[in-house]
Amino acid sequence: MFKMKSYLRMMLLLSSLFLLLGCTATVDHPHAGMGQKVHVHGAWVRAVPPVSHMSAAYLTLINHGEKEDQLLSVETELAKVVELHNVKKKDGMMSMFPVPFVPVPAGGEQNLKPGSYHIMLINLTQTPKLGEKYDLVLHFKHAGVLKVSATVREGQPMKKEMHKVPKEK
Ligand SMILES: [Cu+2]
Repeated sequence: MFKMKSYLRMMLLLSSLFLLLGCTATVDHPHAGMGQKVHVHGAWVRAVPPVSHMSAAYLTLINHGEKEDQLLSVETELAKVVELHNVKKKDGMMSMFPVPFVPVPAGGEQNLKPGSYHIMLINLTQTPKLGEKYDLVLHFKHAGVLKVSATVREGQPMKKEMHKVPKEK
């Protein structure tokens, strides 16, 4: 009986440890045997109306390595063209611009989120609907290739970044 209890406690401890570390099994590790240095969390794609040809994907990159890594490119079946973007304020307006890569600091993280670095999905092959999942294939300078699943979620309207925000309701 005591043994069973301590076993359960150990399992609980372990699972909370995993939660703390944030390194769950949601990520595919093509090079698992080599010890993947970059982990990806919370990947999501912005739900857009069917008239939209563009959307964006967001995620958090965590670098467990000792040197800076760079997200170089992303592929997905959802879009014909995928670009890495950042956002800057220009004449009081937020505008986005392509960047050659997204830096992921050594021992740190990089948040790709609305109003910051993001993955721009251009010429959508289909309309991403709430709850659907799409694979994103991420290419890193050092960490190689990582495949993650991104869930389609509702985001704030991109009115400051994009002009075409259809008024619904
Ligand atoms: Cu963009």
